[in-house]
Amino acid sequence: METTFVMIKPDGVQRGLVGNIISRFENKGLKLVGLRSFTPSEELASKHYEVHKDRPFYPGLVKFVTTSPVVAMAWMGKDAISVARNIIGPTNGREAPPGTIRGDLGMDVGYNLVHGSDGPETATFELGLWFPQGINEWESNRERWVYESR
Ligand code: DAT
Ligand code: MG
Repeated sequence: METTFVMIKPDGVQRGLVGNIISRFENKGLKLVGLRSFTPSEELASKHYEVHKDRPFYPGLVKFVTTSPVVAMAWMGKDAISVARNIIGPTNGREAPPGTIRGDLGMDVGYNLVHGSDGPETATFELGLWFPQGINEWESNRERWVYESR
């Protein structure tokens, strides 16, 4: 089982899409093991997007995620990192295919509603950053109908 970090960005919260977005991960069969809603500090946002610090969009990106509440989540499941990235879709909403969050709900590169960890190292780093108190693992009775166990 893998755990990934997913964040609904300020545009998703302001547009009232929190329920729509969360339900996509939940309906897929991923397990919610962490959930926090708050307005991130500049320090937190800067660390989160540190890999992009030399990109021209970095200052605007940090400002964007610190202006309004976000919903930070941890989702667990088999291959949760790639499963979540596929649910989210490509960065630019205008190019993202229908069926993905960005393809269904977004029209922009920067205002693209959701963040998802892009690999195991990133997931570990981001989960530690956003959930310093750790995640809340629990036993899901649904899972025996989600995964065939042999
Ligand atoms: P993703 O969120 O799909 O993993 P990324 O890691 O390349 O995309 O970039 C992180 C975020 O930075 C992205 O969600 C939105 C913003 N961003 C990326 N490229 C951008 C661009 N060309 N102009 C404005 N914002 C951009
Ligand atoms: Mg990324």
